[in-house]
Amino acid sequence: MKLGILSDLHLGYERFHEDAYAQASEALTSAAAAADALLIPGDIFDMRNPKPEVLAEAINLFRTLEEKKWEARVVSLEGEGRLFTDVPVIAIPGTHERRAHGAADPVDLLSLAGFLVDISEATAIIEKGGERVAVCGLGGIAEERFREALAQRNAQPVKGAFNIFLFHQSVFELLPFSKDFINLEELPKGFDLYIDGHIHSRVEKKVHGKPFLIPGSTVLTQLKENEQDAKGFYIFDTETGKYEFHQIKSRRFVSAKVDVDGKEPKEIKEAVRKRIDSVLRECSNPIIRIELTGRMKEGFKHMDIDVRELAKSYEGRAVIEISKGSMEEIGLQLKEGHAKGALEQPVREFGLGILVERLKKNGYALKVNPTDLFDILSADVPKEKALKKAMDEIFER
Ligand SMILES: [Mn+2]
Repeated sequence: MKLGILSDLHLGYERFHEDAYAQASEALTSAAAAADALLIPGDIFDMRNPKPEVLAEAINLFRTLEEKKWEARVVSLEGEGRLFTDVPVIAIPGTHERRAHGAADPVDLLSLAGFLVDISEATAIIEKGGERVAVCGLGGIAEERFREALAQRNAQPVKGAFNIFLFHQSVFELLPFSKDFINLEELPKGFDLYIDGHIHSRVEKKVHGKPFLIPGSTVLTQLKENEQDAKGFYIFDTETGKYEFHQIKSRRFVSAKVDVDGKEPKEIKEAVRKRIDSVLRECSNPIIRIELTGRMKEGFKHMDIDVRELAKSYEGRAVIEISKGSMEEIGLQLKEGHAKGALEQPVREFGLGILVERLKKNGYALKVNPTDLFDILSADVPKEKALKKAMDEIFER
């Protein structure tokens, strides 16, 4: 059987809403055309309570899948939940969709409507011409509860079938930030293929001697350096054990550093423009993230560089994000400049300086840029909400 594996579609993702829809659509359609069954390890939606418009988008996408003449069929479901279709489109909710136990999440809705089979606490058997594939799923859950959920579930391979374990969690070997993250060797044994969602860049590894695949998201969400690879999906052949990554048309993302050492704001702007223009010659309407690094010429301050105006001048041609978080001046400001400096600076820049200083002192090495972190934490929302968003950015996506 040929299995199409795609993940983290993030329908409704606000920043790149159209990209999320268009790229999910291409991934689903192309994967369905090439595969006997589709497996989606979580985060079909970007939120647990999608607006009706976003639900409509999802229904439109999944209804098209239902129209294909699938030879393979889901013949049984063991565990919690019910079968409302035999169409072999199988999914679990991810961390973005997860709600309290018993509360309906948006993946439940798609399942109830008969568009897919939700296996967040179940094993589905797919059959095609005598071949059986068993997919054992475990929906996304808070990281600190995953080991307990695994033990409780006691996932077992099904005899006489090709066995897949499908989940949506952080893995310690890939994100060594928390002891809560599962180690690959702790995953249940005896499966022929392990599929994980949650991590937005593509990963191919081995677990218990068998392939472990993360297809990555179909849409860009974080603007991290490792998200520059093309987006797409896997086709896995259960007969040969071989798999191939298929690219989709996704908006190009370029992450680049521009050195500001000894430069004046005018020269820095020119250097940034030069870098952006060189990308624009290669592709249209990309997303470009520029990180300014080093120390500017004496006598100038980082706020003399108007990054907003610079970014705005590319409106309609590119999405530009310019980060000053790695400029030395921001870190040094507190040491050199005292209260007087604080009075001269806009509050935002001063606060950013303090945050970067503290993070450096504590050996901060996570991938969320300090500037981004500052923006999230200082957003105009209740404190708990801002903190939660920051934690989500760092650990969840
Ligand atoms: Mn995700």
